[in-house]
Amino acid sequence: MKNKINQNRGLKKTIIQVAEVAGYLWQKGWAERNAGNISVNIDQLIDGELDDVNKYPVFELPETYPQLANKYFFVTGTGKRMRDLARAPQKNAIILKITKDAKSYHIISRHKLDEPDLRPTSELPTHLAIHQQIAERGGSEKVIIHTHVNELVALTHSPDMKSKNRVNNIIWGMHPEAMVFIPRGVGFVPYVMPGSVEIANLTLIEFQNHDVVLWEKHGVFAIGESVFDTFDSIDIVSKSAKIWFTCMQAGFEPEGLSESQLQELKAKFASGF
Ligand code: 2HA
Ligand code: ZN
Repeated sequence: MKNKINQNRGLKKTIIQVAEVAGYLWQKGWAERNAGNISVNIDQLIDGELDDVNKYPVFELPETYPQLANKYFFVTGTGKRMRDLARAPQKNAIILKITKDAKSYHIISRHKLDEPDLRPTSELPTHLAIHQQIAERGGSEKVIIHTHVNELVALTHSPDMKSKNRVNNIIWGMHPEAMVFIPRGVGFVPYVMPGSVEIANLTLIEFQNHDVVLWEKHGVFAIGESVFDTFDSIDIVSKSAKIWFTCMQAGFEPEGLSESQLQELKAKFASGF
């Protein structure tokens, strides 16, 4: 299987990009211990079958994902560290294939005797629910990143920041690029048990209107077409939160861009920088 992965240039390139971004998450201090997870819909990169799936173990899913039937995903492993993924992506992530009935998945990147403990991220329900929503609307996003951005987690601890309006005023107001690259603003999910189907369902609602969603007192989820685009969205949102905290720590509340400055940006860069 390792050979088949390495011979597929598109897949190999994607895995190298995931490893690069995993390194950034670690370097930024957003990925303590095994924090964070990444999934990529790699289905369009696989020509025909990667292997005979029946050779590989099958695991039940908590929900059924009909739009994802027979599709392939590259998913980081549960308990695995981003800093290790950066160095050895194939040892710290798996390729899975959803079964025909979309109720289970095969882990096809490893033989069952190879490393029996290598399983997908604990946030798999949220990742698959989002991939399913993207497939339903025919979206082109392939990548989902979850990470624990310090400033964004800190922001959601403030009793003043429980409203999406307030959070987005800060995100957009601190720097012109936020309005240009995150024009739909960020979504907000109140604290719910991580890894649950409940948090997956609440996150889905927010992804109807946003490409970046904050999880209260936990972290952030983002979707994008490429691994780098998805990372960049999180980085831009993080930058705004960082500027806000820098001003507050310096003893003043930042003025923020005015409503007319924001509207001007929105109009001018509606299709990007
Ligand atoms: O992968 O970040 O939310 C560990 C986590 C769970
Ligand atoms: Zn997390």
